[in-house]
Amino acid sequence: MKNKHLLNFLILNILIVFVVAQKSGTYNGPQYTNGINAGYKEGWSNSDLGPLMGEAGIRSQRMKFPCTFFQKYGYKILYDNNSFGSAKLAGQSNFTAFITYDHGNDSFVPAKIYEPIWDDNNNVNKGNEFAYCVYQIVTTYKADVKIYEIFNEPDWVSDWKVVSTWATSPPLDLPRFGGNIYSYIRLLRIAWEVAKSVDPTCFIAVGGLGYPNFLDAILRYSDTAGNLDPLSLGINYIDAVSTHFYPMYGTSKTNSDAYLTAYIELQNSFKQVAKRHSLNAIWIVTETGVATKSGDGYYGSEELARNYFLKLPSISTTLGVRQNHIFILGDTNSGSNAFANMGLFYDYQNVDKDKAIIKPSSKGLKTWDLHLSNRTLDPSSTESIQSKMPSGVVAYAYNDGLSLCYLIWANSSSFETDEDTTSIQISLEGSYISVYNYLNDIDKFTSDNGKTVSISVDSTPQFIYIDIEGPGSGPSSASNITYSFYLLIILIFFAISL
Ligand SMILES: *[C@@H]1O[C@H](CO)[C@@H](O)[C@H](O)[C@H]1NC(C)=O
Ligand SMILES: *[C@@H]1O[C@H](CO)[C@@H](O)[C@H](O)[C@H]1NC(C)=O
Ligand SMILES: *[C@@H]1O[C@H](CO)[C@@H](O)[C@H](O)[C@H]1NC(C)=O
Ligand SMILES: *[C@@H]1O[C@H](CO)[C@@H](O)[C@H](O)[C@H]1NC(C)=O
Ligand SMILES: *[C@@H]1O[C@H](CO)[C@@H](O)[C@H](O)[C@H]1NC(C)=O
Ligand SMILES: CC(=O)N[C@H]1CO[C@H](CO)[C@@H](O)[C@@H]1O
Repeated sequence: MKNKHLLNFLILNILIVFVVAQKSGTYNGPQYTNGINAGYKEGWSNSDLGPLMGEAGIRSQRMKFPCTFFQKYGYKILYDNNSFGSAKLAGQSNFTAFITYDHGNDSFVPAKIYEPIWDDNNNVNKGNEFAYCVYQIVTTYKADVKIYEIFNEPDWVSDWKVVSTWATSPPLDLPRFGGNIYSYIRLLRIAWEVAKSVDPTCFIAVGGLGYPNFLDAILRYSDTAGNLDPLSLGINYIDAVSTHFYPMYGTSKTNSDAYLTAYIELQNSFKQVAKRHSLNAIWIVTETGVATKSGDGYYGSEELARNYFLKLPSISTTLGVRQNHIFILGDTNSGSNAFANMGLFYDYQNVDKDKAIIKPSSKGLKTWDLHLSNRTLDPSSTESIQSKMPSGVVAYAYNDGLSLCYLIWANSSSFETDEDTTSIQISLEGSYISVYNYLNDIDKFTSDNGKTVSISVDSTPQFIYIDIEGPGSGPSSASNITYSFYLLIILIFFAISL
């Protein structure tokens, strides 16, 4: 009898934790997801782009949600127009949307944001256009969108020297945002109050930031100058941090491992700010890109882009970054700067809908998806394999409950480029191994002594299986998890009825 009460109490506790945790701060998406910024090309609607994204192994998307666009075409337009349908058919979920006000002008802050958010009947005040727009958006898209970013790059400045002053003074001149820190926090507060009232499980993210000092300012100021009441500070109105990272600005080096070191450094600076203020948030990156050819004074190459995106998921996961949204789906032939060459596809503006050509480098993303999207990074197996690697080799282990897939490469950081990086011989314990390259071509190696197999690794990560063929060669882990789950439920009910 006593045991029964204890058990009921435990189950009640589990239920309470579950329900409370659903309100905020629980992200039920995959451990890691590659997403995309689709970009706009005349003659191509979003619904035409799903197949291209699928070809590149893309599993989520950062969509632009401008209020004036919805006001003009109706809030359901992205369903009506099959933007979501086409994306979901290609395997995407857990969408992130960035809400901005004016379709053609990211720097437009609507006038009536300081009007009350709620009316006397506790309904959203229609007179506060931004509040009403957020209400309509979340009501319409809550089944698919879980993270809402508020505006894009509010901390963009033309002269980065001003950023250091934000450590102690409020950011007042924000040219890309068109307002100041107070009006930005006002937008966060409106979005938080309204969005959470409709979908308590959604997240409100600061719009793709570049500067940790700006996050610090959001956390320590409120929507009104001089109001430092702890309950009014910006920290109360966000539970996701979204950042942008273009590695060419983060380091002057030109190899993929130096790019990732720079990624880690920026994330860690943001994390320090969060920690200082005890901010509890999930982390995403909504723009990151690498040009596949040099231009405008910046180095770029197919190998650099390919290897950066093959290594990025492992590095991100160890940092707790759940989504990286790649910039961008297609090149822009008419553009001359590095951003014009960051496409996963060559410019498809003037080609037929079924004739867009994927870049060789982007095929690595599809191969990553094939081998690793259904597995999770396994810290203890990673530590174990890494400890057996010679110096200069990086190894991660991914588990699906049945087998491991290893992602292994030679660290390129002390070489000029990924292509220059010296190969290293490694030895793995097993009777045979299957090695898949970024194009998913398989190479099999059998042990001479029945115990170990030696192979060579270079700066391009390979997908390696020991003593099994590769993906799909074991029983499905999904059915096993479902099976265990039902078994657990049966056991619990059995225990209760005792
Ligand atoms: C997020 O991903 C998880 C795991 O793949 C899935 O179960 C869930 O339905 C997704 N949620 C949304 C809103 O897409
Ligand atoms: C965008 O809106 C802001 C604020 O109303 C205005 O100052 C700016 O000129 C607009 N920019 C463009 C390109 O229309
Ligand atoms: C991942 O697992 C799901 C569910 O079992 C399956 O439908 C999908 O094909 C798998 N994806 C890959 C890339 O193997
Ligand atoms: C690559 O080597 C550099 C220099 O030793 C190191 O700082 C970096 O963490 C290494 N990268 C990885 C992914 O281990
Ligand atoms: C589940 O996994 C176990 C090993 O952990 C295996 O023996 C069993 O066959 C699997 N069951 C199913 C249904 O896949
Ligand atoms: C508002 C909008 O995106 N409308 C588009 C919906 O889809 C049709 C057909 O692709 C386009 O012509 C519209 O421009």
